[in-house]
Formats: sequence, structure tokens, C-alpha cells
Amino acid sequence: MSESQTYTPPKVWVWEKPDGGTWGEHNRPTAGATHERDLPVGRHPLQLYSLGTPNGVKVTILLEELLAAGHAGAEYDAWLVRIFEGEQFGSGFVDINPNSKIPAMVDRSLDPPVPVFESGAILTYLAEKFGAFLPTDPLGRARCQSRLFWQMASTPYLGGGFGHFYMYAPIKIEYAINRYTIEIKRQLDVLDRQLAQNEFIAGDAYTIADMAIWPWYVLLASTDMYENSSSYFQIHEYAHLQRWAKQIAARPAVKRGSLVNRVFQQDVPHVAERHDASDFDGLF
Ligand SMILES: N[C@@H](CCC(=O)N[C@@H](CS)C(=O)NCC(=O)O)C(=O)O
Repeated sequence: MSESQTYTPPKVWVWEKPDGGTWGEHNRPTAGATHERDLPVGRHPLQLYSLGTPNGVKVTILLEELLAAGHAGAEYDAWLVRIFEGEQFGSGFVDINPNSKIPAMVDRSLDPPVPVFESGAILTYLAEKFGAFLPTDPLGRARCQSRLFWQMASTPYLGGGFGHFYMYAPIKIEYAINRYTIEIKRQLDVLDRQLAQNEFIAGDAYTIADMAIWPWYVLLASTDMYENSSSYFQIHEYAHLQRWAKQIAARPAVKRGSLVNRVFQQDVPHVAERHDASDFDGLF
């Protein structure tokens, strides 16, 4: 019997030491800032503090889509937050996101400036501000928001659940990996069935629900986000999901947005910080 099967939790849990695993040294059981650090502020109305993970690029994809659609007020500075170095615990970042996770944004076109955190809240805020990519009729809006909230609630099982136990945990626990594998296969089937009936995630229109879901599931589908994961999940079997993923990937704004703050894959062309449209010059 493995050690994990014989472990009995104590009556009162006490934090003793980092629990191991990749990035374990940043985990602590309290919130709040660990150090003083002001956030930089650029010249554009929208200031984004982020990293090019799926949660980060869903916002830069929307910003690039808004700019492509002619919304000049969506000009933005995308500053890098190096979460692997603990920058999400700096005082300036904690002031705008007390949950210390990227992405977070400040809309400085308003007085007082409006801070927003949680990627789904940022997508909704921007879609409402510019009247784009979020249907306004009750049925269309409900469909879009249902799928958006589904993504926010479901992908922690993919990243924090499956990805953690499959790839990053210091020990491989068959029970945990199987539990999350079943859930991720189920989620892939939810998406595939929806996309068999609809061109886009929420129906006939391309919305923020597509932008939220695409970065997570296309990474799993088209690359090995977690070692061998596309083969492990037999991703090719989800034909409708694949069709949609390629369709979204072909959009120029999606190509641009996907490269912003993507510093953790040094071999992939990227824009470490985006402050101007010309930052993409020469990349495509
Ligand atoms: N529900 C949040 C999740 C954000 C999130 O988990 N961000 C990760 C990167 S993808 C992060 O900042 N992690 C740093 C940490 O946990 O300390 C959202 O969608 O905005």
C-alpha cells in the first residue's frame, strides 16, 4: 500500500513547509502582499497585468479582436507579471487583485479608474463596455454567459486538477490522475457535442465564450500542453472540437493575442509586453 493511502489528516492542520512539486515554494495558506511593488502604468486607457497562459491570452485575444473591429478605446498596455517569481504578491498587484492571480486589468479611461480581476469578469466588462462579442438579446446572452461560466468553473479541473497530478505533483497518484482524466474526457465531450450542432460555442455568433474556451482546449488538443496529453486523451476523436479550434486559430486577432506575454516558451515568437500595435511587426 502506498504512503498516500495510509495518510491520516491531523485534527488541526498546521503549515510547516512548502509541499513540494513545481512552484510549491510560492504556495502559502494566507493572502495579501509579500512585498512592496508599484505597478507600472502606460499611456493607453486599458492597463493589463498578465502572463501568456490560457487565462491571460483569453483577454489579449479579446482586446485584439476589439481593436480589429475598430474600437480604438481598447488600446492597451500588457505588462508582464512573472508569477514564477512571485510578482503576483507585490502590493500594487494585490491592490487590484486581492486573489493574487493573473490576469488583472485597470480601466483608466474612467475616473476613478476601474480595477477588474478574474478573466471571465474582465471579458464581460470589456464586451459590455464596447458592446461587442456578447449578445444583448436574453437568449443569446444567456447562452454565451452559460458557456463562459462553464469554462471558468470547469478548467480548474484541467489545470489545477488533471495537469497538477499528471505532470507537476511530486508523486504520481493513480486515483487522482484517473479521477481528473474522466472529468476532462467528459468536458471534451460536452464541447464536441455542442460544436457538432453549432458553428461557435454559444451558437451562430463568435463570442467571448469562444475566446475563453479556445486557449485552454486548443492547447490540449493541438499541442502537448501536458506531456503527451493530446495522445493520452485521444484528442483526434473530438472532430467537431478540432474543426472549431482550427477555425478560431486562423483569426488574425487570435494569432496576435495568443503571443502577448507568452514568455515561458522562449522558442516560440512572442511579444513579452505589448504597448503598441507595432510590437507585432515581423512576427507573422
Ligand atoms: N479564475 C482565475 C484563475 C487565474 C489563475 O489561475 N491564474 C494563474 C495563472 S494561469 C496564476 O496567476 N497563478 C499564480 C498563483 O496561483 O500564484 C481567472 O480566470 O482569472
